[in-house]
Amino acid sequence: MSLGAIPGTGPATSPLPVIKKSTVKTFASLPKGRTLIMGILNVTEDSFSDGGKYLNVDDAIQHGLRMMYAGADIIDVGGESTRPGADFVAPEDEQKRVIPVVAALVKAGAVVSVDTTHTSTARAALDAGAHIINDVSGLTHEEDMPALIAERGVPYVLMHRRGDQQSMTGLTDYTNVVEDVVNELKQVRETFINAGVKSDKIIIDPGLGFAKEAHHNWELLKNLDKLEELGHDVLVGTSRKRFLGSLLSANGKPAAPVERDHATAATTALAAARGVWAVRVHNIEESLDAVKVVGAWLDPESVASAKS
Ligand code: PMM
Repeated sequence: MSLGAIPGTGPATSPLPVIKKSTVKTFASLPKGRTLIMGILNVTEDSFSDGGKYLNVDDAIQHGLRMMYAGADIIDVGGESTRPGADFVAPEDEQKRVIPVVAALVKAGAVVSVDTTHTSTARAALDAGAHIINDVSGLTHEEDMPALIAERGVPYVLMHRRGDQQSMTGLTDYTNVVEDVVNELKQVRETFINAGVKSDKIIIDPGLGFAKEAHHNWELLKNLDKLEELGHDVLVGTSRKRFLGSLLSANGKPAAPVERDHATAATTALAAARGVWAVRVHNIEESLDAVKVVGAWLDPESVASAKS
């Protein structure tokens, strides 16, 4: 698809603004000094919050652009639902869903990460211009993923997960969730480092909701410093997750995913105050506002100098 054919980038397309000239971005061009916003783009049938909404390539590109214009720093494109019990998607089908979206968003000037557990999809996405690989497989990563990441030298999100989407809910037995998650992350990290991945390319993610019950997620959020001690950038994904829904229950009924955005923004503020590298969210505006508030709170001088 040519850039002119991307919704919102050609002449007189509305409601998206027209990009006259796009600048293809690099990972290095991401803003420094504040928590980044990673916008979620699930090109899937059955993700818990936005499953089925962006399965069509054009709809997916349009939503990615919308998030970019709303201020997302990174767009995270995924073609396989990772919610508990979700069906597996064959890598070929996953690539049909995500690669055209990745190529179009890169061309439109987005920094793109690809949420995949498949090495073949990661390779195809990098060939299409993706900047980051976001792999939720954790302890069960594919054997050849470390070699690919080492060869391409790209940033890699190493997320904690036990088992896969179908087995993880039965794998929540921890002695001490924070210590166990840190130790298991160290174990996977070693495999990547031994394969030649540079330490500064690894981004750590506690994997909230992946083989974790609600209290495990809260315990990990309270102890983000223990993850930071691993010496990598940290990414946190709370957005609209079930543990927020149960926290906001009314009359014993969990809040629906779209009713969890204010709580998500609250977790963004707390994570940004801790200085995490990025948050992965559905609602860009709310989390961006939260990050701005934290910036002003921690550094009032920055507000004064911006005004003058
Ligand atoms: N959560 C989901 C999918 N991918 N990737 C990372 N790095 N961290 C997460 O917490 C994470 C992820 C599940 O949420 P979704 O279905 O809304 O995408």
